[in-house]
Amino acid sequence: MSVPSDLPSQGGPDADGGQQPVRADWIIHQGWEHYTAEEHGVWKTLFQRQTRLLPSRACDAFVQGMADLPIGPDQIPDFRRLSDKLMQRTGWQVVAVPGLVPDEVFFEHLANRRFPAGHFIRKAHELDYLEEPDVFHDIFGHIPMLMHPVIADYIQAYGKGGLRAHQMGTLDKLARVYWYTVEFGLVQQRDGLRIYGAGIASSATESVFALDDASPNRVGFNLDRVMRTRYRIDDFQETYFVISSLDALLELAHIDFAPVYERMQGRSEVEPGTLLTTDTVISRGTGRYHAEKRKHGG
Ligand code: HBI
Ligand code: FE
Repeated sequence: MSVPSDLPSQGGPDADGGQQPVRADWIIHQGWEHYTAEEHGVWKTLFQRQTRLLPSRACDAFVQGMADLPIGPDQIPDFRRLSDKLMQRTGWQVVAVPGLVPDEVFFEHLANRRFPAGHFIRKAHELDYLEEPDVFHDIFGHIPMLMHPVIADYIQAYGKGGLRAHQMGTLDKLARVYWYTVEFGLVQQRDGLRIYGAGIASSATESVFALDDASPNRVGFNLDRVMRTRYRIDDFQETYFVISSLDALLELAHIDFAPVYERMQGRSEVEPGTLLTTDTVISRGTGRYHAEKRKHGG
């Protein structure tokens, strides 16, 4: 598909002042020409901060993907140029959306190799905190990994699986797999643990916490285990799951999740910080960071 040229640049405000989609697929124009110097400046601050942190922390595929894309410090990237490059490499494209979109809309895009990216950028006074995925998280965090053929197939499979899971009522389980891989995954590289998850790669504080802090657990990835594990959306993760190589996701891209959901029926849920005797523990966390927060009622 190509992006139609008659797109609105924004949805219209509804009665609550929220955004109403103009189109069923929620796609809007990125409106690249309308970014202000200040918005490009926020991008630059974030870009430079992460670019200092990531060379020894992000996995090789992330660093290579970034190097091969038209992404730099000076400007918020133009989705049309990103899509040209991505399309050549893995058949993906980037489309602009106003922010979070409904699950089915999100999955429908992924199933068709379109990555919906927020077109807005966080404000200068909220560099480290935002509720909705913005252009920095979506582009800087996600797009480099979509240059890798295995990740490209894996995220499309998640979209297809998501559409099915939505119908079967098992979406909570599948969402955990996405969370602990695409968003917060670590990978064992020959020279040590590295980041491939976009939620970590786009966060200055979490890219240090996830790899270097003594607090979180780091556990070998296991599909059943991950599907039972709740996650935190408002703070650093208490447990990170480590895949042995990016190729490990290839298996998941071809898996039929229906029998997996079947055997998950009635299994207990696992809290974010809990270790199980069956876990392959890579490092046992002290739990200190989240314990301190709980003590202070945070
Ligand atoms: N919409 N734009 C956007 N980005 C997301 O990551 C996203 C979404 N809608 C739903 C969603 N994620 C998740 O809740 C699903 O992965 C379950
Ligand atoms: Fe994301």
